[in-house]
Amino acid sequence: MSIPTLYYFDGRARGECSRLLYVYSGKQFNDARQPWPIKDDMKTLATFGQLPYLEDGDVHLAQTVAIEYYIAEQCNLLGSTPAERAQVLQFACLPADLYNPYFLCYLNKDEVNMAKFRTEKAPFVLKKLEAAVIKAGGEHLVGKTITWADITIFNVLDFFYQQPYNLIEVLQPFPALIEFHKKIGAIPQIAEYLKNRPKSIF
Ligand SMILES: N[C@@H](CCC(=O)N[C@@H](CS)C(=O)NCC(=O)O)C(=O)O
Repeated sequence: MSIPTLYYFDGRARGECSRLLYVYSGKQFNDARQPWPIKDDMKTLATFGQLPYLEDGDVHLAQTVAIEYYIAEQCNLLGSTPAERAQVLQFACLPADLYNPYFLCYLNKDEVNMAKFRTEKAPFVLKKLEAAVIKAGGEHLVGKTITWADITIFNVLDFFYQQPYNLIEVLQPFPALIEFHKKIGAIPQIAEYLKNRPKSIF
């Protein structure tokens, strides 16, 4: 059986949830971190010329959520009924709603819209997310066992701890989210990975 290779930049952003899915499941993978800007040969190789991009034997995949879906299915983290799987996917699509506006402001050094992100967009989404975590009982967002939903939401909460512009402060009014982040981050294989993962600026 081949060992999959995940191509992404030397950062967390759109690559980190896939890494965490592999880490949680104990499945080996090559973490092929690429220099920024993307090299021509990588642009040619990747299905749509962007990263993340996954190669697993004959399977070649682009698009963050598609890659995560593929890994989650292989690692039995998708949910067990059609409704659960759709709910899991619903949570998996959420991070981009935060990453896209944040990184747009971050890359363009757009202080005005970054302030709006901190005071309007992020709190609005986090309030909804906190309600979802509380409704689910604080443990697993979908079903009775850990799924891709828990890992992707852990990862987007972790983004608030890692990124500049004092995003940690934005998270403070949401104790159930802080607790949820702590619980998933304390799973031994995840905790070990977080302790040793390469430091990166995004
Ligand atoms: N819709 C794609 C977007 C991928 C994307 O925007 N990737 C960026 C890095 S986060 C990239 O490869 N940028 C380099 C480029 O476009 O040349 C996904 O979700 O994977």
